[in-house]
Amino acid sequence: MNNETTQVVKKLLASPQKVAIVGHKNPDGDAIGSCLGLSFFLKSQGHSATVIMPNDFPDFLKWLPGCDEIVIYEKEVENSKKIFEKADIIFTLDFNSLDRVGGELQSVLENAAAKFVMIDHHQQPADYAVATYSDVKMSSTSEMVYHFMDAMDQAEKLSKEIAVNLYTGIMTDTGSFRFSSTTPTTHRVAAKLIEAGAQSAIINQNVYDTNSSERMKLLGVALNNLVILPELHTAYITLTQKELDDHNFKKGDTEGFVNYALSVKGIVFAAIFIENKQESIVKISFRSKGNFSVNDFARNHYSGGGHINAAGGKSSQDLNNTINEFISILPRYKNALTNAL
Ligand SMILES: [Mn+2]
Repeated sequence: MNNETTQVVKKLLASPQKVAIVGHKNPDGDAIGSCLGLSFFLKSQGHSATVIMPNDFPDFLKWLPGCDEIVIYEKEVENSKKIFEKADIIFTLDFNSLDRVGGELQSVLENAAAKFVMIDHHQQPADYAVATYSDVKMSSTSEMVYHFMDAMDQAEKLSKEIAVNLYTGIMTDTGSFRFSSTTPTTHRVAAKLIEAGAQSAIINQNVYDTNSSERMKLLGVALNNLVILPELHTAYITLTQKELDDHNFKKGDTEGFVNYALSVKGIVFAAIFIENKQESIVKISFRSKGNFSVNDFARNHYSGGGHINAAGGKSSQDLNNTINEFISILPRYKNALTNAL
């Protein structure tokens, strides 16, 4: 965090403040871990802090210290609005633009009187905060919360609760320290978190060894639907609403499926297309290796975005037309796909 931002934040937090901390819609491990980690830190500094998420978060995170106190906007609209109204400061974590909270919560935030602080690692941050700590080279927002504490000269205040939350966020956002966003500093931060009480083996078990048999069978369906386009170094997976329904689909069940497509030898670009009849859209996740930017691809074609190697988007066409369109777009990227690595 640069000096100017640090000074602004130090001033903001010089006396006890009422803080609301908000993550993005469909919060993942990094959103939840970073928000909870920051809330424990701010509370230890004498502030009051409430974590509010736009909607519910996956079961595999429902053991994290402090997660029972998260306010889910969708379930507690009036209560959430009151918290935002009363807040002196609203921290927005792990997203780059207020539309990422979705729905009417966006206008609640836009109309809030509080000062905003952004901590985020997504590209092209919007300009709504009095202090913007944005760094697209960071592995995760959770890693940034550690650096934030360090900038506040409080890194030694790392409690076990903070450490477990931040470790979980870093671990999930780096694919267990596999993605290219993982730096020596990421590992140094992880080491500090382990020293402060984050038990890596237990966190791994809690997050990854919680599959239902239905999710495993849905993964079988997804792998069976895998299509490989070797000459375009691309692989994609489809899941229909019926296939989801047949396996008692719960939110988060398809998390990580797209990585199996990317794990095929020679593939640098992977996508998963998931039909969502309720919203009349197809939700899409993209992953890539090397310098093929799925952030650009998602922005250009699927009203989405994200990071260079991980992004999301959507299509309002039906699943078949979405796939046909995807296949028709791909040849334009043949050179980029061939030279990605
Ligand atoms: Mn993140």
